[in-house]
Amino acid sequence: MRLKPVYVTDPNLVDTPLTEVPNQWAPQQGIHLYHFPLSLDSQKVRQGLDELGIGWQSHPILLPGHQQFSPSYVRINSRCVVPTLVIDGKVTTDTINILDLLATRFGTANQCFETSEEEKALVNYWVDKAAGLFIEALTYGHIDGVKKPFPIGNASDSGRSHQDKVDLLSGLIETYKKDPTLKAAYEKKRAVIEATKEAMVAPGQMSAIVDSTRVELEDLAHQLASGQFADGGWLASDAFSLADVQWGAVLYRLQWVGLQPLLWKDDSIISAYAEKLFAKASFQTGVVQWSKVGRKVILPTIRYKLLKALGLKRDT
Ligand SMILES: N[C@@H](CCC(=O)N[C@@H](CS)C(=O)NCC(=O)O)C(=O)O
Repeated sequence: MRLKPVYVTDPNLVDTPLTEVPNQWAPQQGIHLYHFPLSLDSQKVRQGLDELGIGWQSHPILLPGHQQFSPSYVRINSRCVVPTLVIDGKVTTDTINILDLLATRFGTANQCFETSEEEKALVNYWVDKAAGLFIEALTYGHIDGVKKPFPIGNASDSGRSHQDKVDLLSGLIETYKKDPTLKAAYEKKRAVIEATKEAMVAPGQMSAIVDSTRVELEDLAHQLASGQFADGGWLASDAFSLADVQWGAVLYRLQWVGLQPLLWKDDSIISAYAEKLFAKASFQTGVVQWSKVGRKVILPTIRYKLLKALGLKRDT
């Protein structure tokens, strides 16, 4: 299993690899996923869980309601992001870590996500390439001529939603100044959001991001057309692999936010690959069905924000 450094709940242990020590704030028994229905990384993990046939308990974290910053969640995932996997009190963060852990632990019994040593390197290469795309900018950033769908359209505002988070975190840093763990987590998160916002709003930045994404997709098309598995296999293996889990959610997102015409042709090999990925039962369960749930659950949050903006609702 590849373990990337992760930020754990003790600020003194920042960048320590995955903890094997149970986290006292997390549920101590069973398999739990903290996730948001529409989040890209949650989609990938839910598909992985479904593909592996693993039952799990759902803990929705409503990102539009900023629940990722609530102290009870931050004590489990100090990066203030979803998804988070908890197995018997042990916390794993970061999508790549989570999927690697699930595949290592449950893959053999379910004959799923098994790859030979040489295929593994290729799978990891394509996993990293999908995970390296700047999807947050492509989702929320303003791109000329692209009308973002509901509910993204609401938040696609050249950095205003990022600034709202920065302001909220500044308040939380003040509120929790006597709690070193929470304070460190909020400070680190504020710095990450400020840097992300800068990377999106600087002049010319969004078109550079679109251009570099197009280059990555050209590589993808090339691998699909002439890679070792072009003849009936998947992206990086004869069998469906974690690379396909990553790219399924990414292509679905790029299509959903209206970027497909800018990034790949309708009748291209990428469209054929996307169709094959979207047809998987695990994709329908982990991605498509949960997306429908997501659009419903965020309506009350949006209504609340609207009323607040109109001065018709006050925080109590
Ligand atoms: N590297 C992390 C990133 C997770 C991430 O960015 N999650 C997004 C949703 S897809 C999130 O929680 N955003 C909320 C925020 O940053 O406030 C992972 O792979 O799990």
